[in-house]
Amino acid sequence: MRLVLVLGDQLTGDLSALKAADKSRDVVVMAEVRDEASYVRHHKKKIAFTFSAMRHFAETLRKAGWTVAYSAYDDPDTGRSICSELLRRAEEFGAGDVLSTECGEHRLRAALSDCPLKVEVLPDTRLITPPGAFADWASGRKQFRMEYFYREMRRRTGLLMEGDAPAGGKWNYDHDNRKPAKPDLLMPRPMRHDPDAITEAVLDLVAREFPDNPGQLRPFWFATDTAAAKRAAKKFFAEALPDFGTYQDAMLEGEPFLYHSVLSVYLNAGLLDPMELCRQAEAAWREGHVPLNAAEGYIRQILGWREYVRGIYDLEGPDYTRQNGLGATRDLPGFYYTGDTDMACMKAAIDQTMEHAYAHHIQRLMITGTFALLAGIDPHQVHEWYLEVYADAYEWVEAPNVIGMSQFADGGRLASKPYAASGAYINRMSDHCAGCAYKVSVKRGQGACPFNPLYWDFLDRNRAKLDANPRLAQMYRTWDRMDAGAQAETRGSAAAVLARLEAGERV
Ligand code: FAD
Ligand code: DLZ
Repeated sequence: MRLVLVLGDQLTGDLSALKAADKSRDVVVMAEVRDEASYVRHHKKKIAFTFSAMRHFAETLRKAGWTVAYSAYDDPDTGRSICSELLRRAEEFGAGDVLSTECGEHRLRAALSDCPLKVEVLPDTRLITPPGAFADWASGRKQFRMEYFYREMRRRTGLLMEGDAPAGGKWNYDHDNRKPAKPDLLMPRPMRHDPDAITEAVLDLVAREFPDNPGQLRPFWFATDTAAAKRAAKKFFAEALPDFGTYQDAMLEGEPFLYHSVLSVYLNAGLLDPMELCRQAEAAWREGHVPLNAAEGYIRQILGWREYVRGIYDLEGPDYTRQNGLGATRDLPGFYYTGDTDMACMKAAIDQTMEHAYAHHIQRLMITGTFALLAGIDPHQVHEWYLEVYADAYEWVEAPNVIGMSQFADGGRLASKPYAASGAYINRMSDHCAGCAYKVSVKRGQGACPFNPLYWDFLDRNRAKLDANPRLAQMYRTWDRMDAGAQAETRGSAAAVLARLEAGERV
């Protein structure tokens, strides 16, 4: 008999390790362990979701006839790490070999390869990209661009293809996807699931064991099994997908979810299948329920971005999270945990993150991400914050988004230019500025939106590293045309914001 390892983000019935195992002899090992629950200070909801989904999956496997050795976090016999649990179960069941599916994070891959047991690692077939295909695509390229990878994935899968051509004649409908949204009482909402007895027990455990971790534990409404996650997906496809593309980049005060799916938490844990979601989006378009820009926009996020960042993570290796191409060293401000800031956009993004363990892409990229970029925050600290606070955060998907896309810390391997923006962008895409203590129209000095002077100061400060970038040429020309007095005031204004950050004063 063998042990079959199933991790907290491998909760999929046809996981390669389960498919290769023999239900009548082998024993599934699942373990809630200290090392996984504390490699960063995870949001309370993230731990609760993971443990509850693991417990539900163990029940599903038992009902399907598997023997499951499940170790609960508060069981005194439970070991510290996945490896110590495998060793304990190997002794208990007299097993020598372990079947596993390749885990997502370099950290755990290394720990398992050091584990003194014979661990067979099978590819993770839940990914749409076949093993080795990303490395083949990337080989010989100095810079990677998602768009070209995505086109190859469209051809490979046939999704939204008409023969050899993209459906509708264009690969990408992003141009149609930049509209600001308006408040709407009928705006769709993600499905809320009442906690059952398993989840209630986990919520009590998390409250007891992780009282000082960030985030609010209750109310807890995530789905914790595949059937419920599929219901949430069905609601998204019916109600929100039609407007997903159009309002993808919008932000609204008091609307944390807009037309986003809020499915990444389920997808990344293995409760939903990425290819199945893409097929459902394509079917919704072919059946006339949603416009092409919505279906294409949604499919691009999963077939393009999600697969692309996984490829980058695997290729770049374990030191990726230590990259710091712009040499940023400032500490992450404390208000990233408290929301204690006068910037309305930052407060909205941080408060909802602490409440729901969720923020949508533009909030992560253009609000909390852009602020950290402009303020020169150490990218490793930024990376750890994102890994902690989002329920969907696993290093393989989080790190390329943070280190590469958001903080431009990988020297531009992933993104063609830094996602730097002034308050004008936030004002165009949201209604936050109207109620903000700062004035977005004031460029520097008293009352200026901090994003304004920080934006120019960021470009100025990093000129030696950025001004050869053709996509920034226009911005450097604008800065150079500013008279010396305005430049000095801008620098002074940015320095005052940065000094307040460093002194821990309210910004
Ligand atoms: P939707 O807007 O409904 O998008 C549909 C799906 O596309 C998502 O469910 C997700 O699976 C996928 N997707 C969209 N954008 C990306 C992307 N850039 N990379 C990978 N997948 C994508 N996503 C995570 O899953 N985990 C993370 O830890 C994470 N950290 C991020 C950090 C930063 C700084 C940024 C800019 C983005 C990050 N993302 C992360 C990507 C994206 O923001 C989230 O996937 C998305 O907000 C999840 O919400 P949703 O399910 O409502 O997504
Ligand atoms: C996120 C997480 C947490 C909080 N706890 C556990 C755990 O106790 N046991 C487990 O198997 N997995 C957990 N996970 C998910 C893992 O961290 C994830 O499987 C690895 O990071 C590999 O991607």
